[in-house]
Amino acid sequence: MEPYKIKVVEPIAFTTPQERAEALSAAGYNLFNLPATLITIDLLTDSGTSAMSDRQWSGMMLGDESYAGSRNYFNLERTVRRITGYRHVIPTHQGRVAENLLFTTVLKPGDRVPNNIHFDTTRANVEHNLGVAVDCVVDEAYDVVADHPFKGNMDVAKLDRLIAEVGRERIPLVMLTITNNSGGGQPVSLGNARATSGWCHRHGIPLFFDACRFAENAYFCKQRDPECAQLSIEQIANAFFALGDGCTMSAKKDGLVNIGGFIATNDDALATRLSNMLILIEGFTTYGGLAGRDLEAIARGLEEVLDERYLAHRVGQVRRFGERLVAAGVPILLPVGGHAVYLDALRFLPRIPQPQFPAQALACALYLEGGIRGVEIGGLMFGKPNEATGAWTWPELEMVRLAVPRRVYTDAHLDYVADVCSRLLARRDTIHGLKIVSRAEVLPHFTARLAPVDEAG
Ligand code: P71
Repeated sequence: MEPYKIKVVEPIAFTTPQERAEALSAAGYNLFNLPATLITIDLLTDSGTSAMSDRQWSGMMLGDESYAGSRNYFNLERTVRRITGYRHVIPTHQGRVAENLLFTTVLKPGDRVPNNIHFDTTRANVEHNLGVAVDCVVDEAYDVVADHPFKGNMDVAKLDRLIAEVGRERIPLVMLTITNNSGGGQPVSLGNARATSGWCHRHGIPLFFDACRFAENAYFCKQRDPECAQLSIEQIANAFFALGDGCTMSAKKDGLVNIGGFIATNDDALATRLSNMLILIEGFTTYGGLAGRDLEAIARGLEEVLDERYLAHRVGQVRRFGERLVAAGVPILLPVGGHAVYLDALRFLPRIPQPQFPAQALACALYLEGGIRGVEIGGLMFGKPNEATGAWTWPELEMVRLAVPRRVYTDAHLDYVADVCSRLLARRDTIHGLKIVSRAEVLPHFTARLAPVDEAG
């Protein structure tokens, strides 16, 4: 059961099928364009959507809004140092700014940045700085039903191949995303982090963690890896971070807050360069684009997320949700990840070819059927037209992610979602593909507009 009780409630919206059809058409078949007031269950993201605790809300009242040296900054610094062991704690208003600061500081054009799998903003920040984002996850990650306990692991042999191809000077850092979001919220094992760290340090290359879901990753390690069974979540987190040179963090996930992030590192020279850049784009080094009260909420959220009872419920809730879908015959990525269930659109809608965006079509159908909002992680997010030929390359996975916000929905809400998925499966042959009407170059999925293929020709 939930290891907390509910003190504040917010009504959710109920809409008619006709209202949803009109709204979706006006939104250009892109769920990002829908007003949230027309969503019944919002599983677009687990990012920034957490319910804060009474302890966090009361911390907000203790916000010290001094421009420099706010006491809340020092509380955050102390907590981040305790969890990561990194000396320099540089706050940012969210994770992608941490990435932007890091990559603008260390990347040169043509550099390669390996990661298990880059998430969309990480990839985009690498590419925006004229680097090349290289995914080096183990092959099992691309097999949607392979039963592997640590499908987020880095394939160190792929790092070997990359360095043999481009040379050490072309790899300014390696990133390791815990848990691996684009590959299904799958964990990375401590042994794999150790192997990756060993590889990096043998070659003199820094290792950075993309740490937004570090606590969920640690919980999986405790469950699945005998080496971690007797350790606390905090000890597991300590062991991971000790293997790296720093981390970027979107606190909007395991920080249990609605806004915030940071970079932390032990590299003094890098910290100075990052801080100077921070002042240019975010603000002074003790607030980084946030209010003092936000810093306090992050400091307290980071302590709460280490609670094993909380994590057992959190990861268990997502797992139960996945199990209900499996029982209904809905094809999902297995094993179930930490923050979301991923519907496998290629198996759900086998008649829609990848150039007609089956995952986006499925995401739209879920909205029409039940007012549910998920997010496409497939051809719309990661597909790319070749500049010269116009021919598209398609990602290996074509999924709809149903991300579960932290401490927000109960199992009854997720039962409703599972029922809607199962109804949709029964009438899947009535779902049509989509085509693009307009699309931005960078992070196209946020703003693209689409139309059903049968209407638009
Ligand atoms: C997620 C997000 C945020 C998002 C992305 C796309 C659509 C809707 C919402 C953000 C991440 C992430 C990882 C591994 C860095 C960021 C950026 N994820 N690394 O999963 O998952 O953090 O959003 O605070 O800038 O829904 P930021």
